[in-house]
Amino acid sequence: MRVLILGGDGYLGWPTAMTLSAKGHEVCVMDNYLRRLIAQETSSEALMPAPNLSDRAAIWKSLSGEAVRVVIGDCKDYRLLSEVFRDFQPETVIHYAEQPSGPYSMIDFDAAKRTLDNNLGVTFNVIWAVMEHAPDCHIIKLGTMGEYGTPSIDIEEGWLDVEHNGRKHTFLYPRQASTLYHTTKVLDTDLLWFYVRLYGLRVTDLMQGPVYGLSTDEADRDERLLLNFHYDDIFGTVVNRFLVQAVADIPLTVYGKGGQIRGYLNLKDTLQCVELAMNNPVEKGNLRILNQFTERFSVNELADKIQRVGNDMGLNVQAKSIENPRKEQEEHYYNPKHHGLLELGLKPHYMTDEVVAQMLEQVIRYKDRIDTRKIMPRVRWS
Ligand code: USQ
Repeated sequence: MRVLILGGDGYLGWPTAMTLSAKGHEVCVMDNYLRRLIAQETSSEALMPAPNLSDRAAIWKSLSGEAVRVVIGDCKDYRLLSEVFRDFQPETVIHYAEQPSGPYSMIDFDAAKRTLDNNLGVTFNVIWAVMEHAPDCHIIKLGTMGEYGTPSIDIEEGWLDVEHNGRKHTFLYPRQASTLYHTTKVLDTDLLWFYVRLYGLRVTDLMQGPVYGLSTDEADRDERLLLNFHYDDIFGTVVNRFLVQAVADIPLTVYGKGGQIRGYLNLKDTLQCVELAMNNPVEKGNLRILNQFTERFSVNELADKIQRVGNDMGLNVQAKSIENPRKEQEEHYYNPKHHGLLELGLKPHYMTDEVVAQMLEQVIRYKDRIDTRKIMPRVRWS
C-alpha cells in the first residue's frame, strides 16, 4: 500500500514509517520539525539525539534496503501538501502532524494560538487534499482519549445512543477536554465528521491514551534509529517521565492526589493499532472511532509499580506528591470501552514487571544524558 505519514519525524511517526516500510509498504513521510523547534524553544530536548529525517531514512535504507521517501515541509502549506498527495497518490494517510503537548498549549497566547492554528489548519488541509487528489484514500487520524475527559458515566467507543422524549438518535460521544491541545483534537473530530457526512470521506479516528516505551523491533536495530524519548514536563508522558526520574534518583512527580486514571499503551501497540486500522479500512462515508489503549492505571499505581521494580533492580526510587500544575480531577470514575481494536486482532504488550525493568535498563544506559532541570513542571494551567 502507498502510505503517507504526516508528522513522520515524531515519537510515533518515525517508528510507524520504519515498521510499515519493513512490511513492504511504500512509505512517504512529511514533517516540518515543529516538535524539534518547540523542544529547543522550551529546553525540552529528548534523551537521545536523533538524526534529521533525511538521515534517518538513509540509515534505515542502509540497514533494511527499504526506501522511505522524505518531504520536509509544512502541511499547513496547502499547495505543498496538494503536490505531495497528487504525486504520491496515497491509499492511506496517517495524520500525526499535530502539536501534541497539553502543557505546551497552556503556556500563553502564542503557544495556544500556534497549537490551534497548526492542529486545525493541518486537519483541514488533509481533508481538502484527500477530496481533491485522492478521494478513496483512508484517513487515519490520531485522536486522544483526553477528548472525552473524565465524565462520571462509562465512556463508549466514540458514539452515544441518546433517548430523548421517546425518540432515539446516535451522536458523537460528548467531549470535554482539559487542555487546549486536547480541545483541538475535539475540533478535529467534528471537522472530520462534517466532511465524512457531506462528502463521503473514509476516516478512522484513533482515540489514544498516553503511550510509553523506547523500543520497537526496527528502532532496536541501530542506535541511530532510536525514538524521540522525552522526559521533560512538556513532551514527556507520565510513564516515560517516571522511568527517567527513577534512574536519576528524583522522587517520582505524582501530581496532586495521584488518583488520575488513564488508559495506557506500549508504543509497540500503537504501531499494531495503526497497522490494523490501515489493513481494515472503513467504507466511504464512515467515521470509525476506536479507543486505543490496553490497560488502565492511576498515577499512584504507576508510581508504585515503577518504584517496586526499580528498587528490586537496586535503584533508590521514591515517589512524592507535588502540587498539581494542571486543572483536572484527581479522583474520579473512569470506565472507557475498548473493544474495537481487540476485535481487529490487537495482541497487547502489557506493562509487566519485566517490561518495566527492560525500559529502566534502557534508560540507565543514557543516565549521563539526563538533564534534571527538565523534570519539574514549568507550566501551570492558571
Ligand atoms: N502526571 C503526573 N506526573 C507527571 C506527569 C503527569 O502525575 O509527572 C499525570 C497528569 O496530571 C495526568 C496523567 O499523569 O493526569 C497523564 O499525563 P500525561 O502527561 O502522561 O498525558 P497527557 O498530558 O494527557 O498527554 C499525553 C500526550 C498526548 C496524548 C495524551 C493521551 O502528551 O499527546 O494525547 O497523553 S490522553 O491522556 O489519554 O489524552
